[in-house]
Amino acid sequence: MSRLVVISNRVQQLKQSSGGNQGGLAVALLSALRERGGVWFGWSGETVETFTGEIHYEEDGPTTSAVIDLEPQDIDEYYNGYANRTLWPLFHNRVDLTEFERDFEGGYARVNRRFAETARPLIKRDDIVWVHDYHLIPLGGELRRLGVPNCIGFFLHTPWPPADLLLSLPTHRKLVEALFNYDVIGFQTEDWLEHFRHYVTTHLGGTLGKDGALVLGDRTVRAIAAPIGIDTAEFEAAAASPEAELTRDRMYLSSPGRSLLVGVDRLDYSKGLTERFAGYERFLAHHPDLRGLVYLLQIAPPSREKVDTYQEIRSSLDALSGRINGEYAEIDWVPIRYVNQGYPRAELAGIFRAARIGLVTPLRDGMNLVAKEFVAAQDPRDPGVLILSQFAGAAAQLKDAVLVNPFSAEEMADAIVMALRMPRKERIARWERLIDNVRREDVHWWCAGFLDAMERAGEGGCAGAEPVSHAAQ
Ligand code: GDG
Repeated sequence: MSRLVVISNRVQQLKQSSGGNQGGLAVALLSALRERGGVWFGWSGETVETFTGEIHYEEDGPTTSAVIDLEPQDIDEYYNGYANRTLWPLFHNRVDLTEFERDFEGGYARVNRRFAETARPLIKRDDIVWVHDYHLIPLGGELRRLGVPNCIGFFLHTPWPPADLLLSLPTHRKLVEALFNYDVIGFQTEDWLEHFRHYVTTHLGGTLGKDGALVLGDRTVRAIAAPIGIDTAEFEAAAASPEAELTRDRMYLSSPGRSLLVGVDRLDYSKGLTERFAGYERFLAHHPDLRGLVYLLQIAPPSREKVDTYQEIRSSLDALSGRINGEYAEIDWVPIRYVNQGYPRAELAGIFRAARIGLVTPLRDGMNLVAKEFVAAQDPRDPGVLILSQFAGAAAQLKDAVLVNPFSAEEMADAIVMALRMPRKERIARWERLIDNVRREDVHWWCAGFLDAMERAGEGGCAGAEPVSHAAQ
């Protein structure tokens, strides 16, 4: 079995690996790294005045984490710039928020080069290299440039946009050509994969090869849909833990007899929080009889605070939640509890278990793990109802959720009423089908499936070291 080198923007600390606050992705990658041995490489999250390329190592048995510090200009142009002001909004259908700056692109290219140059000596001949997410699309090409002939895979955690939107990026060709330096490219859903295929065959002159492979010039990549899951067993156990029970009881006691509607999202415009609040407001306005019987808890830890659009979404949500509470609150009831901080995973699981409704209504989302965590946390004898956006990648698997169009306040309000009135028998029947999927297609299944696709690509011979360059096309 080949050793594994994982490369992502940020790296999970190895020493927290025996539990605590880790997300499913970290758990799965760390367990694959432990099984195969290997390195997880990325940015430390720290800055230095001038980039040195010095690697800070942490070891835990067969697994090493290797991180580098970046310069302030790198962070401005690469992380806060091209990654989060250009690609993130574009990939989430928000061309209106997308900033096209050449400096950002230069910084993005520079940091990808720096990643490649520093990671290169850590890669041994037979290693499998697995690159993650939109921050690092050009990394495969940079590694090829440095002579890395290994099998290199890439997984995109976000959606891939439709061709019409991608064409608005001035350097769309260069970005997509860079992906042809990988051997396997994974998307969360068939839809995102189809967008990619369509662009490649319609706008790039690529063709469909055998077994769904895509061919561009002398390069062939296997493009697959590989929906990510959660560590379901771990989350189910967290939901049954004493901390979760305590939190669940705290929720019941804080509002006896009222049904909890819960949302948990990073504070990000893609998560549809403004639209969610508007849908809930519509429900309050049209159903005065149900008003005092429910409350909404929205947990939204801030993220990417250096990016203006994130500051704007934060202030508009502050204003909206304040206005709704001002309009509808009673002396003994507040319709929205809006909290800008994170909670330990076991507490989150307890909150999910206490909830009658999980509101997961992003406007666009690669997958959305909260939807799966909500399902995993439910009490099988009295499960809550998942209201899920049709535009979350998770909707392709979680078909027994109540699926809604998050842009429609009316649909959202109707879905809340339907979920509140749903008989227990139907809640159980839906939940059993949901949990069946969440258990079967968990994060270990995802990780094994992607690595299997990489091993198979390796058997057929990987791409080799010659980079695909924009100029060469
Ligand atoms: C990207 C893609 C894709 C949130 N608040 C707290 C907390 N969280 C945890 C959740 C969940 C994770 O953060 C968020 O995952 P999502 O999938 O919902 O969203 P993104 O951060 O946007 O992730 C997404 C994902 O990558 C994986 O491929 O699904 O589409 O955008 O696990 O529970 N965790 C804790 N406290 C909080 O307050 N402990």
